[in-house]
Amino acid sequence: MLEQKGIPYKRVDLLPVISKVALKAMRFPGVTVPALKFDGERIQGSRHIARALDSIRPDPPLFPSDPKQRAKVEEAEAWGDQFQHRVRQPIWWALKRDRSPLRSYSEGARLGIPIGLAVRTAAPIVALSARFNEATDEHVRSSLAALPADLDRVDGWIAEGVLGGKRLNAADLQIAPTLRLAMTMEDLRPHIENRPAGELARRAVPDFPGRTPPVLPAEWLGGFRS
Ligand SMILES: N[C@@H](CCC(=O)N[C@@H](CS)C(=O)NCC(=O)O)C(=O)O
Repeated sequence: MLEQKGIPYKRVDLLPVISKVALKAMRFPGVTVPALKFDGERIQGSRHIARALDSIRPDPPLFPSDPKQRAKVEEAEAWGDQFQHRVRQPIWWALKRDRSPLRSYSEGARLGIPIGLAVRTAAPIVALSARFNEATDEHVRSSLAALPADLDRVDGWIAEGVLGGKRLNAADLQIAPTLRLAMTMEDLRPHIENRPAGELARRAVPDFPGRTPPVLPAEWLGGFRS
């Protein structure tokens, strides 16, 4: 969003779990990222950030000016906020079993400590993140079962022009990173990359670190076959 607005910024990455404490120490009201300091103001949450940036620098806008179109983009944006959970769960589930892909996810991260050290000491962070994100077998199974319909929904919004327009809007920028994260799982990438949702993900986030080799039980991916 900042890049689209042409606003220069400095990015800081926080380790999961520790981020909650760090954000409190930085006097943010909540415990989630993204969180932004702008001119001394603290703006937290992707939806708040989109609206704040549109008022700070209206051009180019992150929302359409037509109220009906805007309502559709806001609906997709709000849905995207829930959708991310479906993808975070399988990722944490996989990392809980095998932490070796972690290094690939940390490529380019600005954590303030050496990546190798962060990865070597990540076991409790992975365990807690899996717990906070409720990455149980049951939840991962039902997230994966819902994913084909989620992708159809995104493709439908693209066909309708709600997503994937000439200029990326707040909903594109909310949903695409989640799709891109899903595409880091070798189990999921082939089901996403060649459809409109996958093209949107690559367009919005050309570079996205991380790769998880196949790990999900084949029967959990059965929904993609039909
Ligand atoms: N799109 C959401 C993302 C918020 C969110 O759930 N952030 C996660 C990371 S993607 C978080 O900070 N979780 C706390 C943690 O992992 O400790 C927003 O409204 O900002």
